[in-house]
Amino acid sequence: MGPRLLLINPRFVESFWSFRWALREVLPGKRAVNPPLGLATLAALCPPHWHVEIVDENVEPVPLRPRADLIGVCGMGVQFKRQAELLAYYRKLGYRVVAGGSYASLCPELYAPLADSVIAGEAEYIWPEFCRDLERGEPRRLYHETGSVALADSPTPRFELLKLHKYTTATLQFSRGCPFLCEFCDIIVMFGRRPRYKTLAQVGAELDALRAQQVRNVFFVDDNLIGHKAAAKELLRYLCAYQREHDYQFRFGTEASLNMAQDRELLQLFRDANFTWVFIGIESPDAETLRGTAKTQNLHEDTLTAVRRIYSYGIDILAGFIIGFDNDTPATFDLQFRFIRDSGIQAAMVGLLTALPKTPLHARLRREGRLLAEADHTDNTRVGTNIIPKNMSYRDMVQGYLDLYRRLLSDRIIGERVRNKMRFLNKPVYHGEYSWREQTRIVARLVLRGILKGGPRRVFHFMRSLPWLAPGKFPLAIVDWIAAVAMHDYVERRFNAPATRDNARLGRWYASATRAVRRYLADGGASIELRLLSQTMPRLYVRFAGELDRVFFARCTRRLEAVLKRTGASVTLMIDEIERAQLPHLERLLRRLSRYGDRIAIQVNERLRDVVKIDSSIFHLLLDPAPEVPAGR
Ligand code: B12
Ligand code: SF4
Repeated sequence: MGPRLLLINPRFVESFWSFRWALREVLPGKRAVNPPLGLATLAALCPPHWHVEIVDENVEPVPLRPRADLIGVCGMGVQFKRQAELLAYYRKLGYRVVAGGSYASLCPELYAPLADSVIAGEAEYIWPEFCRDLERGEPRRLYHETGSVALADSPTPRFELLKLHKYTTATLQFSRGCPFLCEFCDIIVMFGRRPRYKTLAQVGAELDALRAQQVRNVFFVDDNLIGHKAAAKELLRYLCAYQREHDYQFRFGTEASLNMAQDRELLQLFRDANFTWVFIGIESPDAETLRGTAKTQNLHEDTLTAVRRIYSYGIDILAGFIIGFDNDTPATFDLQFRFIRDSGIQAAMVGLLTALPKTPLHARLRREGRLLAEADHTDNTRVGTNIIPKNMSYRDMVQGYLDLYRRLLSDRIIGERVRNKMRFLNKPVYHGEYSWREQTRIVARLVLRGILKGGPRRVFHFMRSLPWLAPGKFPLAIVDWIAAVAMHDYVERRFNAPATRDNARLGRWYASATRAVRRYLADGGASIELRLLSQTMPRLYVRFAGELDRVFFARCTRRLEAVLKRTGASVTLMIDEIERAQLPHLERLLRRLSRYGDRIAIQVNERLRDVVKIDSSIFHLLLDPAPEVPAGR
């Protein structure tokens, strides 16, 4: 038997893209939106006698002592910290580790100290080379794809290795590269400006493989599906024919540039092929700003007109927006707000301009001395970026950004957006994806857990926004409300933690918690510490170190639950010592706290790792034996 390869997609820190509320409260059974397609592709590039397993830490825990000869860990910039943790952990245990994925492709130099080998760039040619070298016992430290991969050489991803039922939407890739020149974009740095395509037969084979897994929702993760319009049209015609021929209805979505709006034939084909949504980088409604960042493909006509034409073909729009361009001033926030409201785009992903390494924007801002050297552009746990804006202060930019989201996610504006979209979205391609019974359950959960909880005002705007006279638009309006409530929930938890009020509460909590378990603290069975890493980042440390009992765990659970519910504080649980008899109590504590899992780090003493099982897809399982306790306040 050949070598055993374990491929891991590290856990993402929660972001708007996680749609946590929606997955948890409305769509039970689903754990994440998209699977790691890069890993399934890599698996297919391995020699046939290799045994490959894929673990996505976003839907399942990582194994702590896997049966593997080689471990590969992928990652985007936002996963870098966890990716580095995993690489270090496995390497320390003696496994050979290899790094790859988006961020390793952009910045391979960062991985040299972390992995035995680094695969930088598209893997179709260099991964088989690495496998050959490994089998010969001579793997290099770095494999860097500097040429161009023909996508005809990209194999059908091994979809069967992904637990596709845990995701809302499977993924598929037709092309790589984009012909445009947006200054901030790393896609053209990594994949080039000449779009490269798979053959239609390849796409057919991939659809067959997805059909075999009973997949219906498919996201074409192309950088820009219409980078070469003629090829895109050919693909869309093929998809229409494929669905007819197989009497199988896939629901598609993709990423495309705004200039799709000016090509009516293309729009009709998107509709005919059953594309229910498209993600568009709109970035800014301001023409001067778009010119400044070289996004000229968005300038062919008024953006609102373009958006509404796409709607008129029944296609929904998700969009990206950016704040912080040179031309942006404090007035820009209002401009963005009005555009997003009027366009009705509900999944409006607004980000602060970030200068990614190797991009033209990064080079220019460095020349101009406008990069914040100490800022970590991979950290999306806080609202911030690595650039100094030109026409407003950094503070105003961040504050304006937070206010913009708060305004967009007020109940009234959510409702207005639904109505503004429905007015222009004719005969939506999307008409639901669940059985009647399941749809009723989803609506009931949305209403009970999302709408009624928001109070009478939300109920009023929800009812007012529903397209009562056009029932065909109902499913889309419901999807919009689910997305909006999920984003609202994220903002409530992540943006609205008033530090001073929190800190006062935490002080009181700390006093009461230490009183409640003082006997155990005095015995040395446990310890509790409250540390303020900064005014806005309080963290509690609870150490289990000796003889504890049911009463202790019950008190501890109640108090931790209260603090996590009422404040933005994070918690680190350190399990140094625990008796077997106490394990059920610990498990109960973890179950109760699991809804706050992304704010809870858990460190388990190495001796106990086989006994105390922590689901790292729920909690941040600290892998390095050194405790994460900071040096001081
Ligand atoms: C689908 C997608 C998503 C999905 C999630 C995908 C997932 N589960 O992994 C969603 C929509 C949720 C998403 C979200 C985000 N994304 Co995204 N996403 C993509 C997209 C469009 C396609 C990725 C893909 O599947 N490609 C197809 C596969 C086949 O290619 P690949 O991943 O490049 O893999 C190849 C090689 O890298 C290599 N490889 C891959 N893995 C490994 C592992 C090992 C061990 C080895 C050896 C090799 C290897 O082999 C593959 C074959 O050649 C890319 C753009 C792109 N073109 O890659 C952006 C991209 C990866 N995303 C990006 C970003 C920034 C984000 C967000 C942070 C956006 C935001 N501002 O919030 C969020 C973060 C999510 C979060 N939860 O916090 C950036 C990453 C930048 C970087 N260099 O790190 C990209 C490159 C787009 C961009 N430039 O803006 N994203
Ligand atoms: S359209 Fe999108 S992928 Fe193409 S260069 Fe601009 S930002 Fe990059």
